Amino acid sequence: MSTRDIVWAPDRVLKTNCTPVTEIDGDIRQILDDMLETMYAAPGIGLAAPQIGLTKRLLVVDISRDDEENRPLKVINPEIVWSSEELNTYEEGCLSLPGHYGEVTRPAQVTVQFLDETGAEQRMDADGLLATCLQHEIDHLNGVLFVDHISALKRNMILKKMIKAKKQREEDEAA
Ligand code: GNR
Ligand code: NI
Repeated sequence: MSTRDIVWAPDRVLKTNCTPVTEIDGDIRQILDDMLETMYAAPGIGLAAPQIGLTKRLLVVDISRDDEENRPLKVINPEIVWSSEELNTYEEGCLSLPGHYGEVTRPAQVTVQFLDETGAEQRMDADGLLATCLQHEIDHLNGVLFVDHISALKRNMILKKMIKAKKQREEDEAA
């Protein structure tokens, strides 16, 4: 297992509609393990493959609290097969937009169908933070960031700050 570098916005890879996984092999399982390690190290409650530069329909989630056992979830080719009319608003963050937050309104409950790391089809009902997190991660697989759900004014302000932060990161890496 190893951690991978997290891609910061704006970046083309974060705007890409990712490709379904056709064969769940050792490479895919390695990527999922590395994504979990990267997510826990960050720390975050979810991570999608484009955030480590891979345009594959893979995501990981763990919404367990620090004082609980980890509950890692590895998700391949997810589809939202049902979403509630009831909506929920959460203050969202994103590891690709570090330090920035915004209120996003989404369906409060969703049913997600996906493949697990053995290739078995799974169906999961989610509400609360898990429902929000799964929708945030599935958005990533479609090239969508939480800032695409907020006002253009706030989005552009955040992206402008991210361009500066990325330049600083590059300078720091070169030093
Ligand atoms: O760590 C994360 N926290 C979070 C908080 C509210 C709504 C969504 C999230 S997901 C985010 C990690 C991340 O960027 N996943 O793509
Ligand atoms: Ni994110």
